[in-house]
Amino acid sequence: MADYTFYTNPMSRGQIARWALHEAGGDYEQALVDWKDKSAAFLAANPMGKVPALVHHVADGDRVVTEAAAICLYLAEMHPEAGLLPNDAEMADYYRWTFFAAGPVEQAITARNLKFEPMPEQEGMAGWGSFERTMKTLDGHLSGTTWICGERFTMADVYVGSTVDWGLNFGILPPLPSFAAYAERCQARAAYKAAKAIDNALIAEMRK
Ligand SMILES: N[C@@H](CCC(=O)N[C@@H](CS)C(=O)NCC(=O)O)C(=O)O
Repeated sequence: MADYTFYTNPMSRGQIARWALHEAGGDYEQALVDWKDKSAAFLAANPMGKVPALVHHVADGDRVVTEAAAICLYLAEMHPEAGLLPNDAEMADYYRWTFFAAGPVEQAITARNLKFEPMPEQEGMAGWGSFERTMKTLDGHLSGTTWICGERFTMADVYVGSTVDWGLNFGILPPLPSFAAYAERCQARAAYKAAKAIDNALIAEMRK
């Protein structure tokens, strides 16, 4: 049995977790989830019925991790030899921007996509404030750095990079030079290419 069972669908945030698995070198078996026919095993692992969901098979039982950002950070911890964990100096940026992407950026994108934006008097209670504030803040960081934590790629880049890459592809993120250049750096990673090749082949198969 592989170390991980990876519940995913190629057209989903599962792409983030697959890239993370390839960066970490995790030994996984994929279990494809059909939105209309979710298996009992999948729903037992994640009662939310959402992918990605990762089951880590260890000697004393199974551990379940859901939420793409948590899966990324968990894999970095389980595979320290892959060199994706932050050192002390990188730690603040690592957590800050991973959570910024999973919270404000994800919410800003979703809100814009679903066409609801907080009114100025509602911005104070909306975690992302406004789409513009969130984008300006992310642009500010990415304009002055190669990777999220500086000159070295870490697992934070898998999550933040996936968010930027996806947001640009779907035309929701503004095509700012800092976003486009960062997405290009991410796309050049061997693990990114290997993971996307698998998901793209599965998507092509589904469309036949
Ligand atoms: N907070 C979750 C969101 C996961 C999510 O919404 N996944 C979508 C696909 S991108 C899904 O599984 N949708 C199927 C459904 O809700 O039934 C994460 O970050 O992983």
